[in-house]
Amino acid sequence: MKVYSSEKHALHFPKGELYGGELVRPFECPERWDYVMDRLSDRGYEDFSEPDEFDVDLVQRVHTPDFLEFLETAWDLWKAEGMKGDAIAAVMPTRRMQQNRVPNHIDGKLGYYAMAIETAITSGTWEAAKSAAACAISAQNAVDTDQSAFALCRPPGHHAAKDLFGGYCFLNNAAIAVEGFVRSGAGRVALLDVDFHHGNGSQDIFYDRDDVLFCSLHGQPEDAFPHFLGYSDENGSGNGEGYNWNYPMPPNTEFSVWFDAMQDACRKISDYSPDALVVSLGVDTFKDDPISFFKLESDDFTRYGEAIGRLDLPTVFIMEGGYAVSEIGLNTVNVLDGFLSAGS
Ligand code: Q9C
Ligand code: ZN
Repeated sequence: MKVYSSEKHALHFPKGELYGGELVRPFECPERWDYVMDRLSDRGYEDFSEPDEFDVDLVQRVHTPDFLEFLETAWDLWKAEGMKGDAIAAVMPTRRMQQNRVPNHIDGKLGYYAMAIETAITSGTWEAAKSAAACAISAQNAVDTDQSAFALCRPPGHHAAKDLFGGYCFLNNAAIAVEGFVRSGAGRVALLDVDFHHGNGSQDIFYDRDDVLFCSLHGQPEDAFPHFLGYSDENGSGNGEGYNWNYPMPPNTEFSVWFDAMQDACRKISDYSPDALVVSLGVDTFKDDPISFFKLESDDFTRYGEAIGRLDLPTVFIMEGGYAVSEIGLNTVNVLDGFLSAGS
């Protein structure tokens, strides 16, 4: 399996994440990338590549021009105001406020484009986000000839909507890969999101479309970030009705229950008969993840990787979450190995 990753990921590393009323060292940290790279090498993966150039056309199919301009210029605007730390949103357009006027001041812009405020923008954020999207695009391109590829994206992407960042995400790498398949002629693409958190950005981007089937397994919004999307009655709108499936699950959910939901999602994907599959691969479902509440063990990742392999589809894996413990490397590679052992 080809692996795309870029050293430029390390350009994004804010000094702090707002967590529990303190600025703590971000859970979404650069060594996550090293853990996964090291395990890939240990387990015999050897086909590593730097991604090709960032493909602006594809990214513009997912994100709005004003949002892309904001990401590109936010750090400079923040510095121009003489701010000392990293750029963090502090005021947001909530109920009964103006939601469609973009302020000039960077404080206003940050709130306008943020879906959560734990995520800071720093000097290298835009370069790193572009490198992650480039990995997703190159992996998608590789699947035109191979059966599968893995994009080790950092920062992750599934919380980013067409004009929103947050939840550690800036550009929606998985949605960009989906659009890559559509551009190269796919009539139907499935997007399976197994990250612990609901893929609110991905859901929102494809909500009214029937050419993209979105299935997400996640901590229920009553108890888990992002709290304001991901209920089971969100089924799509307009043409997209019936093409969005959420599987919210309660605290302490174990693998047997999670895997039943996953197999249900796999049946829906199989019935849909897509031309390609994109997997938002977060491994924060692991029992020791510091910010999540599912109970998967490392071997469980192999088992569900096999189930994805049995779908027997051209598949791009996109790295999403998974935090703070070196097992994120093991668990990620277990999914890929499971997939390869089941595949054709
Ligand atoms: N008390 C991804 O996994 N903070 N993003 C949660 C929990 C934000 C996760 C706070 C978590 C974002 C890609
Ligand atoms: Zn997550």
